[in-house]
Amino acid sequence: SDNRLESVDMARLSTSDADFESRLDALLAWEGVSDAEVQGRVAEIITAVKEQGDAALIEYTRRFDRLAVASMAELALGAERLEQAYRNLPEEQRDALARAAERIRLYHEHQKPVSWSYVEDDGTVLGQQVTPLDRAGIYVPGGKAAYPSSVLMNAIPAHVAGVREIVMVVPTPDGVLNELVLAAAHLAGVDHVFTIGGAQAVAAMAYGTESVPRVDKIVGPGNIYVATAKRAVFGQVGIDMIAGPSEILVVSDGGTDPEWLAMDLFSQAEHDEDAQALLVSWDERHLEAVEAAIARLLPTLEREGIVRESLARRGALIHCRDLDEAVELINRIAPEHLELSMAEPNAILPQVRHAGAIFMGRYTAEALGDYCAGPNHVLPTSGTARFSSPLGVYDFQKRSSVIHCSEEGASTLGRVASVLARGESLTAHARSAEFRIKP
Ligand code: HSO
Ligand code: ZN
Repeated sequence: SDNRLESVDMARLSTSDADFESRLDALLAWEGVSDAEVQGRVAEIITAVKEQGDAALIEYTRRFDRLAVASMAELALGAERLEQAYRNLPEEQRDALARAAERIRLYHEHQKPVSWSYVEDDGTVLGQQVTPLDRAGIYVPGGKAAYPSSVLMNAIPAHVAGVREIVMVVPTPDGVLNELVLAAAHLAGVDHVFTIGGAQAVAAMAYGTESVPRVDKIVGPGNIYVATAKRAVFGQVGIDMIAGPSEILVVSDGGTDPEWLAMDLFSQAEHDEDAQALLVSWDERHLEAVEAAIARLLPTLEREGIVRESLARRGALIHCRDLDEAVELINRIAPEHLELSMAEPNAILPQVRHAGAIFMGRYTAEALGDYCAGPNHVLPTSGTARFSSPLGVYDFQKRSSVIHCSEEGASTLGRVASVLARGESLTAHARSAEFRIKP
């Protein structure tokens, strides 16, 4: 069509276009719904695992992962096996993984919420006690989406939170293990790994089987079956958010090397065909330069096919009026990743209200955050940054309220409670409070 680039199939928008709003809405639209058929199959799998435990896991693993075993022991890896994977890695990979893990751990240490309390004049103490979950379950996808970095990002916050036991599941089609994934599990403090996947692995962690311990919360990305299973077991266990495709929004003031920006866009686009890479600038000539860089660099990419498809389906170069209009777009899009590729990113940071992670200035490539800067790369997608936050230590903890009345406090509060309880006609409440009122 006339508003497509010549050499690159990618939308070109301007906020001054009459149809800008509707075109932007169409680009942003994403619905990760699963149909009734998937839901039906998932429900069946969950019931089978609930009723038959390990036997169902063994059967589904044989059927879906072409991995036949006689017992669950063959699908379990202990701490020693994880450590061995770590020790046997090539030195360069071992060091990089260890440095990333250490930086992620340090960042998340800063997130530890504190318990607090305050004392009132009459001696009554009120507070909040923070406690970790007993057990967390981490789903790691198999195949092309098995990212060791995601193992670190999901497990380290759980470990820092003080979770007592971390279970990980990872499908291993045909029995092929990913040593980097196992090494990452070792560094992140994972206690056991089961080489199972799909809805059956989610069900096993939600309900427990003879071998797989029942967890309190399941986190981690997965395909449509995994996402559907997580939604189905929610309530029985906690879950993290259900992630959509990766997204990046780059805002450029025109001063960053166009090739750097092209590659930043590609870095998200290469995740999958539905990933979204958007560039916003008020500098028309700069947008043209980035467009040219995209055309030039595309043929050099290993994952050229995926990137081309992703740019064609959901990518765009967007021209806006000025910085203020760019800020409006940021908050409207609420991107998973926001790169503020500009001289003075601090000047607009306070105006950014909705974004999963914010990459400041020309040097902060999003890729650094994906691996090793320290913050979590599990982030809200599809505009959900309007109401949710990156995965963190707080996702593996909960809070209990603590109330400790003094004799005098019980008397004062007793009078208030008694009146309210009688207003609700709950007289046992009222009398329980009244017993403690001092005459
Ligand atoms: N950008 C991805 C995370 C990732 N990148 C893993 C590389 N490996 C989701 O935010
Ligand atoms: Zn990435």
